[in-house]
Amino acid sequence: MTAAVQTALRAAPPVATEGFAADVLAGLAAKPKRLPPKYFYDAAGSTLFERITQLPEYYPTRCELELLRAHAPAIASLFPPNCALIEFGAGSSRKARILLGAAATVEAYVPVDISGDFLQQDAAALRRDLPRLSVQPVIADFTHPFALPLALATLPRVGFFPGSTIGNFEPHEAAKFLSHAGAILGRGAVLVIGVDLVKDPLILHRAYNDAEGVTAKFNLNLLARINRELNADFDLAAFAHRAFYNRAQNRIEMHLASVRRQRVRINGTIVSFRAGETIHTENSYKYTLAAFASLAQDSGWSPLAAWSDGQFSVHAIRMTDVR
Ligand code: AVJ
Repeated sequence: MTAAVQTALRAAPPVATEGFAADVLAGLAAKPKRLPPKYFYDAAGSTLFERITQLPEYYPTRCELELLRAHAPAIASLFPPNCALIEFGAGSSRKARILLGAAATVEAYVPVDISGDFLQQDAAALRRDLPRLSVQPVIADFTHPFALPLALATLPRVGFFPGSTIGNFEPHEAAKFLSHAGAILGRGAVLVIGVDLVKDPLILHRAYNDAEGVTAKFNLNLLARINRELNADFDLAAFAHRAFYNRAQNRIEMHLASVRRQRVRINGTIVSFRAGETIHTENSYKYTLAAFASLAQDSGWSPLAAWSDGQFSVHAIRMTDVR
């Protein structure tokens, strides 16, 4: 690979404040009020999420890292020779490095993320550590169509979507995302995806209601971010973190509940809250192994293998029906 293709491909500009403002105002005008979870991850939110992954109650990251370490050779054995590994929403290459360590023939690594600065830093470190690997970050919102670097056109592709980020989507959106990923990766491509499992509601409840209150801070940071970036005046002490398992829908829901009747000003727009009214900030869907396999099948993918420790799962699926 030449140096030219190692510069980031700017497929789309980073999230514009305008998009953020429009999404926030639309979400707070909706009934019930809601905000998109993708906005959790500004610098402060990313630091808080990193702390969440280290909490004793938050099992998903630890479980997934252990599954990837334990099964890296088996996972890598599904990779075609000289492939490109494309990671959707790569915060850092920490998990990809486990696969790269077991798959010596990966020719290129393409982390796709909306946050350009972090992507470039991480790419530089990875190039130092694995000088034979072509690292080609793409700055894009992976939920929208994006272009892959031209230099990859001829390489077989493997997708990687760890972290159970798929759980943030409604099941019909998750199916749409899988079809879209299939269209980007192409027929025959393999996708390795981390999916959190349905389990004892008490374990789930604790994972999103940690004793130290880091998840509460993470949730409230969304309001702090709106204050910082959209000239708003949310009183953070007047909203409370609520997270609970919705058994009927197999999902953790996170909300911010207004502790009293109040008005908030955002970019000059007034938003009113009743006492106890909530803003729905996140869904985190949980799947059984079978439920995820059938979601994949409904989106044109054939299950190849799944690894699980009973808490979390890593699936390998192959694109057999590009739509
Ligand atoms: C990054 C979406 C997988 O749903 O568990 C962690 C985000 N929210 N604690 C999750 C999150 C609250 C996380 N995902």
